[in-house]
Amino acid sequence: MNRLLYPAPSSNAVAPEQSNPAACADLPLFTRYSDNPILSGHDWPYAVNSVFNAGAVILPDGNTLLLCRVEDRRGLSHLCAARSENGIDGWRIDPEPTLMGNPGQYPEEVWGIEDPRITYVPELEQYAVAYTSFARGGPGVSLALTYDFKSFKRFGVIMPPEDKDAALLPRRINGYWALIHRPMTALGAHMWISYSPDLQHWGSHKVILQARRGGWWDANKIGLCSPPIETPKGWLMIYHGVRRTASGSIYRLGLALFDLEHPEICLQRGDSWVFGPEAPYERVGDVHDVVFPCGQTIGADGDTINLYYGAADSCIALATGSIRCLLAWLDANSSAGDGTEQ
Ligand code: BMA
Repeated sequence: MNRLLYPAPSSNAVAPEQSNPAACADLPLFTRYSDNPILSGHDWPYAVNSVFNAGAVILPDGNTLLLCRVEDRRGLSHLCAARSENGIDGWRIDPEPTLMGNPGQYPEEVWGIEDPRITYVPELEQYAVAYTSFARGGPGVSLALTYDFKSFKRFGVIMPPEDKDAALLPRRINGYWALIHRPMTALGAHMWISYSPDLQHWGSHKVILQARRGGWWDANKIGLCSPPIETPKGWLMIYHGVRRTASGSIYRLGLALFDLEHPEICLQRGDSWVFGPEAPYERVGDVHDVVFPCGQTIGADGDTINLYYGAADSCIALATGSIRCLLAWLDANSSAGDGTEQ
C-alpha cells in the first residue's frame, strides 16, 4: 500500500535547496493516493451528476479547501467548497452550492461555471479564483476575489470566449498582475500570458507555450492545469496536453519552467508526459482517459506537492510528488527553449 500520511501543510513556500536532484529525476514523479478517488458525487449533500476539477488551497487554520466543479443533473456546473483537516478525508462539504452562475448579472455564466484555479494574493490578502464561464459564445475566463469562500467579489469576464484554463500569478510582475490562459485563436490552442494594472483591464498578450504538432502527446491543444508554482529556478507549470486518437482524446500532464521576472520566457519544457490516465477511475467515467488538475497544495516541508485532479470528469483524486524531483526531472529531460521546433 502506498497510503501516505500527510502533515497538515502550512505554507506555500518552496524549499530553495536541491539536496540530491539526480536521485529523483526518473518517472514516476507522482504517487497516487491508495484510496483514490477522495471525493465523488456520492459524497455530496445534494443530488449531483459528478464532481471533478477542483481548485485547492491551504486555509489559515491549516485546513485544505477544495473548490470543486460540480455538474448538476441538468448538465450545468457550479462550484462547491469542501474542507478537510488532512487534505485527504473527513471532507466537510458546503450544504449548498458555494458559487453559482449568475446569468441575470453575468450572462456569460448562463450555462454554468467550471474549473476554478485559486491563487492566494498576499498584496490583496484575498484569494483570486479564475474560472471558466460558459454561455452561447463559448467558454470565457471570469475572475472573482474572496476572503473566505463565502462571499465573492466578481469581476465578470476578463478574457472573452473562446478562452479557458486560466490562473493568476500570486504577485505583480514589473508592477502588473499576470494571468496565464488558453485562448483558441487562428494560431491554435496555446498558452498565453496577459498583464493588467487593476485585474479588470488586460493587455500585453503574449504566447508563452505552444502546442506541439504531429504525433506528440501535447500536439494541437494544451492548457495550464494548477496555478504556477514559484520556485527559486522559475515558475513551474503543470500543463495538460490533449492527444486526439481514433477512440477519443487522452488528457495527460507535462512540465515547463518559466523565467521568474519574465514569465513569458520558457526556460525548460519536458519532452514526455509525467502523468496520464492509468487507474480505472481515470480511464473510465463520463469522459474517458482524463486527468485534469486545477489545484495543488505544498506541504509544510516546502517540497511535497499534493496534486488534486479531476479523473475522467467524474471524481476527484490525489497524487503526491516532490517539487525538487519535478525540477530535477526537467533538468534531465527537457528540450531547449519551448520545444516547439521539433
Ligand atoms: C476540457 C475542460 C475540462 C474537462 C476536459 C475533459 O476541455 O472542459 O473541464 O475536464 O475537457 O472533458
